[in-house]
Amino acid sequence: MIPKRILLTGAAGLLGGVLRRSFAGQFQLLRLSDIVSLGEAGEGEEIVTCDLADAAAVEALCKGMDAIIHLGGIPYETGWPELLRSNIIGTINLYEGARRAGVDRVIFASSNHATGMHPNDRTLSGESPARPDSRYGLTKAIGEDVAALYAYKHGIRSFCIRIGSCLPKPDNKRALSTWLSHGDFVRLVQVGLKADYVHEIVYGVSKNTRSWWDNSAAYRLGYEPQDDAEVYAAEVGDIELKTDLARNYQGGNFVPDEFSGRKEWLD
Ligand code: NAI
Ligand code: 15L
Repeated sequence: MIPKRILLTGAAGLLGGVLRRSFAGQFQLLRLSDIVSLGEAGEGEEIVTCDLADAAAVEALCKGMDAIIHLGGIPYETGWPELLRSNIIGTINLYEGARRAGVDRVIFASSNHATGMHPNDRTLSGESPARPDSRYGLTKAIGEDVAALYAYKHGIRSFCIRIGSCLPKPDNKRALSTWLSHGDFVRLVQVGLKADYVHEIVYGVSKNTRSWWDNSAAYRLGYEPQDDAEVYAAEVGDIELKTDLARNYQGGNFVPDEFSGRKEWLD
């Protein structure tokens, strides 16, 4: 079934804006939701202000939707209470609302920081185990498991995208491996809206020459990335990766931040 009525959470954010612009006029209904202002609704759009931590409001938000693109949440490292509220409770509320509303599928914005403590000389796939580099990364790993519960137990197709660095263009050396162009982001979300899967975890990455990720599962489902960060290799610097941990592990600067572990355990 090709979804006609789509809910986009986190629609006021950076990536929400990319999808809002790209999806304008493409669906019977695009319901845009965020906790902050979304401006005026355009043609085919509906705007609903909603806090993801409010279960009743989220249940109402999901009603009548065929598919949900769940981008809403905190996209950086911060304290447990905020992350628990927006990312963990928010994602549970979203899936529970989807179940009650009979939604066919959810595309969940996970993050490469769910696996950021893996070294960057290792090629990971969606089947690689979580190794979060932060409280934030852990919320994404938990989100992937919430997605599995609702896929296998309740029949909601779940497409988890471990997004790399979704930027107009790569702006540092790490991003030569992790970059996801805006165009490829839209293409990957479109795969999530159409493809046949149950619970799939893929990486949100362009066809970068230096990618750390084997994304063959996404390719099998129809993803055809168009961009390669290598085109920008001569322009980017390495100034922001200041420690060995940041340089050698996939999560970059998230890895040394608050690090109090044993380096010899990080094989
Ligand atoms: P963003 O911060 O620009 O957008 C997130 C939106 O979620 C914001 O508009 C915010 O108001 C909303 N939000 C936060 N808490 C909320 C709550 N309790 N209820 C309702 N809305 C709430 O972030 P961005 O960059 O657009 O990221 C979107 C998603 O993709 C996030 O889940 C992020 O973790 C994930 N991601 C993004 C990456 C990137 O390169 N931009 C990389 C990896 C993952
Ligand atoms: C993320 O998960 C963040 O939301 C984004 O701001 C970047 O830090 C990105 O990962 C990245 O790893 O570059």
